[in-house]
Amino acid sequence: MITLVIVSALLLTLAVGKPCASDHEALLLSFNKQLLQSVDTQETLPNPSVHIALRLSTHHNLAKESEHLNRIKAEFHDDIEKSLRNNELVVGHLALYILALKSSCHDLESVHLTHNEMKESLLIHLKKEMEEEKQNIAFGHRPKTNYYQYSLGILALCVSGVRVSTHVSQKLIHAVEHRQLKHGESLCVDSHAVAGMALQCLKDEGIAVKDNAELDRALATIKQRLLDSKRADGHMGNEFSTGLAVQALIAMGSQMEECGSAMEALRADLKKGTYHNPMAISQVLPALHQRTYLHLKSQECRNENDTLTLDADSPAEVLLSHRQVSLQVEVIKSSGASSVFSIHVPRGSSLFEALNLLQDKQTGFTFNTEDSLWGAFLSVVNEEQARQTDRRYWHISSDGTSLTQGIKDYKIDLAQKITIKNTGY
Ligand code: B12
Ligand SMILES: *[C@@H]1O[C@H](CO)[C@@H](O)[C@H](O)[C@H]1NC(C)=O
Repeated sequence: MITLVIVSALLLTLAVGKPCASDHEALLLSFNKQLLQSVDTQETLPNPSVHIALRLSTHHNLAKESEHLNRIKAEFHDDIEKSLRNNELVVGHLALYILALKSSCHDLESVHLTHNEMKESLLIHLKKEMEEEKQNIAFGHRPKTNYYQYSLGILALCVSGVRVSTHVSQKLIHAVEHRQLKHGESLCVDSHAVAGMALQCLKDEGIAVKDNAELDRALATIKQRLLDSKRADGHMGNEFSTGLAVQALIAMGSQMEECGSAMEALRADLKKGTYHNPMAISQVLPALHQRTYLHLKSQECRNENDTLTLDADSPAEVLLSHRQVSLQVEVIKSSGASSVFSIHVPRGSSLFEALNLLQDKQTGFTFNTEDSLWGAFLSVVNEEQARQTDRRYWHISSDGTSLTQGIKDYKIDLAQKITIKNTGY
């Protein structure tokens, strides 16, 4: 008992004084291994966000990290060029690619994109796309992608020491002031976090903006909105935005009092096993190490602790229960027409598995998905596509509450009604 008191007192003293300090080394190490494990699968595209998180960690597996970078330089690079051929903007993916290369101290000038038979360095191409997005905002009042990606773009340029045009930064500052960083209906905590890091980088680097006082106001606004997003349980926004919010607060120079409870909430999530999706882990891990994307500016890649190994035991098979739960699926098309389908699915199925079973029953329900760094994005339902280009998407809720996870991650544990609604934003 006494030793316990002494130990906790000791841990407490260690934690105090450091901004947003974290202890729980063992927990952190196994979380780090979980992310390393995820790069071993060749099923999906290698994810640059995962690479950044591995590189910002304290412990490394340098062989696996360098192998992962090589796959990013081949497969992810090709995927970007493919998107360019389809005339898609690649702001977010390109920004993460640049940050991933930075995180491994790779020479950015040696990597080029080929597009329309032209060879261009990554940074030059990103600059051009940011100019295009700036025009989209000027004439269409929003970027073609979104402010999350627009912020990542500024962040990647700034962290790489490239001057960001004052017109480009001004558009983000303006969007913050006018509450335009949204996720669906509500203010987007994730986008505010990335915008905060991007603008903080401009400030730290002394990159000229139109009006310094305005930049400071935007930073203060972002910080306040992040703090205001704190729930009673410590999360900022939800489980999946808290990591980025904490990162942003650290980057903006917050002290322990401001993110201690959010850090606590993240640790509780780790113990509960909230995070499985590698993209989710990659957005939480840096915060737990008290590192932020701004640290990539001075990444040195020297004297790293190369002791991270994978545990031999393979992850346990998930056994589906024999118990069935009844599920209703309501589809509301853009016309407002609604149809309801019913099915029984094994308890613990993912929504994706459930929708597949429903589709196989051939009662008129069909669906399709598109790949993204978060996994399968529901894009087509009953032959109707909800397209980004039309600013529409299939919003998913359960008994009236918005899902906070995608169809492959969300598990059906209880009888419920899932509503899939074609929604404009
Ligand atoms: C912008 C955005 C959207 C936009 C995307 C279109 C646009 N305007 O560009 C819209 C509004 C459509 C959207 C929808 C949803 N989103 Co959203 N979205 C984001 C946000 C803020 C940025 C994503 C981005 O552009 N990344 C750029 C990177 C570089 O590339 P990317 O990941 O390949 O980008 C694509 C995917 O992220 C995809 N996408 C966006 N959201 C989601 C959600 C899921 C589950 C999947 C698989 C894909 C996906 O759209 C991006 C552009 O094509 C993130 C925040 C974050 N922390 O990542 C949340 C985020 C990814 N979304 C989230 C959620 C929950 C959803 C919804 C499930 C909400 C709902 N209840 O319906 C739906 C998806 C439903 C479906 N049809 O499958 C969560 C995911 C958490 C998780 N554990 O999976 C996040 C993390 C926000 C949060 N903290 O809750 N989203
Ligand atoms: C690397 O980290 C481990 C575990 O924290 C530690 O025991 C070891 O001393 C470190 N090695 C080096 C070379 O720093």
